[in-house]
Amino acid sequence: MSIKQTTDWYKKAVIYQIYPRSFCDSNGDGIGDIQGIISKADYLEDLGINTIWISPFYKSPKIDGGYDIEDYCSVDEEYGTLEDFKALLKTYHSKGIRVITDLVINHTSDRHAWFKESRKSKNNPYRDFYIWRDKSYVDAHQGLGEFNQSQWEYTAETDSYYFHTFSKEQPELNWENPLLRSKIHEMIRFWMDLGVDGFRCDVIYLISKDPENPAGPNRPRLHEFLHELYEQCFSLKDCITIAELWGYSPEKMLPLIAKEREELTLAFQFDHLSRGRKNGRKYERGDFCPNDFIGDLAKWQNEINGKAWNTLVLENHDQPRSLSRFGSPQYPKESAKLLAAACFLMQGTAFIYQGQELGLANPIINSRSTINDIETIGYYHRYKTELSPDALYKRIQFGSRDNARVGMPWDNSPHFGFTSGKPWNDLPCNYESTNAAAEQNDSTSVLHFYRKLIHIKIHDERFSLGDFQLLYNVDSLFVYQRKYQNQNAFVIGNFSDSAVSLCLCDALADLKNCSNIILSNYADAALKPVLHLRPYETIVAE
Ligand code: ISL
Ligand code: CA
Repeated sequence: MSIKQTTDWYKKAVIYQIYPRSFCDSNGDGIGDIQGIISKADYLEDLGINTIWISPFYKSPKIDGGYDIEDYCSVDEEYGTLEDFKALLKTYHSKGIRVITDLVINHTSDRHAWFKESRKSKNNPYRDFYIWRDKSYVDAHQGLGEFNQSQWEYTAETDSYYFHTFSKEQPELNWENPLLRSKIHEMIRFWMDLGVDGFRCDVIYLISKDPENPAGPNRPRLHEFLHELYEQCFSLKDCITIAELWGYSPEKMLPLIAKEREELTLAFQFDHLSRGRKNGRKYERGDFCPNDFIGDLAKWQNEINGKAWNTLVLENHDQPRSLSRFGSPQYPKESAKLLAAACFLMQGTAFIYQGQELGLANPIINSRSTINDIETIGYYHRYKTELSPDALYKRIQFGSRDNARVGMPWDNSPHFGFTSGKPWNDLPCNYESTNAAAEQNDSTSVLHFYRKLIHIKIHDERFSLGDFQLLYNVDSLFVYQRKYQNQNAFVIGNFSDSAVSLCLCDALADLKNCSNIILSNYADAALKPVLHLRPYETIVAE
């Protein structure tokens, strides 16, 4: 008998995402590593988070930053050893911090032993671990993948083509094959047995494909495969799963995360992160309306709350810094704090990406040598003849995944303390006043604000379990309410760089009774019948 998930600990989890290559280098080779993560446990404990999620650290050629896995059960030697990882678990667990790892099971690296076998011959025992077609099929089903490459790659050994959505070095696994599925289950149990508390499931919706059309949108066996994963793995201990999904409405997502279905625990939604882009295109800046952004978040609150559990995200390793997307260069501290309060005080599990708690802006990306990421390289090649260099780099600066992957700034020493050597991606950045040491010594810093915010998120049940209601969302002003066991709290914000007044009447009348400010981003914030909100001012009141 399996032990089903017993507690809802994820409802009070604040999860800090670590991109291991860029977090902290312990041995001066310019590459972040597991000992580096161990060395920052006190910092994360002081921040107040209670869970970390570590992006892939498994053996990998790192064509896609480690999301191309060569060996599922080993640690890449650039990052350390399995013993180091066990020590990491011990260190974090001893502080009461849970550890979540990344599960990349839609594809492997083309260097994975399974793929090396699979490509050899049509009757190899591993042939059906991947998705193979002949030329006539491929000619009739051409398409471009995520990184602007063809989705079918030729191999001469058997004169046939394999399927991939991401780079050609990331062949996709054939989940129709029960033997492949049982190997994946075994691998997941290996990490659970070591003590891992949960998994972030990379592009998990892609694992089921229509055998007639693997590149198509149909996912006929997705629920079946996820329930099987739950039965065979996730239910064996009190662990959680977070799905990375794209293009899912709340209605479509609910069956994946509704508890009674025993599939996944949580899923990311990124609708609000598409705002401020031209026609939704990731590399092109467009107009940004704060009330659309708040409206997207509120829509998910209304659709999911009470039925399943939301996630709250402003950044990750695939996204530029939220300050550079939605904040203000004139008011960097105020706007970084407003973004944090607006998003994380809603109902849901909060995810903070390394450096976000410092209010980091993007590094400078303005030449070919400042691009490392495979998606950005694909974009560069696609548009380099069509656009002038200025126009091209403007887009890349705006959208590139490299923005989030520069070394974490720890102090004011060379390379901001990320490494004593030469950083693997040596991009120019202005982190003189936005680094952990500088912010530690400044009580008005974004870091100090995040500490207070994380504390109330975890310890004040209005902000974890409370009901959500959007009371006002007009132009740049928003007000929402959280209510738990008849105790109210209100989150108020002016998401713009000009001062505005807000009259506490009609729907906002309850706010008049507020007498206490729980959190604010201006030292002299005050509650009055007509609130005068300064640029990016946010007030959390009760
Ligand atoms: O960044 C993206 C969306 O804005 C996409 O290009 C991204 O590739 C997609 O979201 C899937 O992401 C995940 O799987 C990829 C990997 O490159 C990403 O880093 C990962 O988060 C393939 O494993
Ligand atoms: Ca290192």
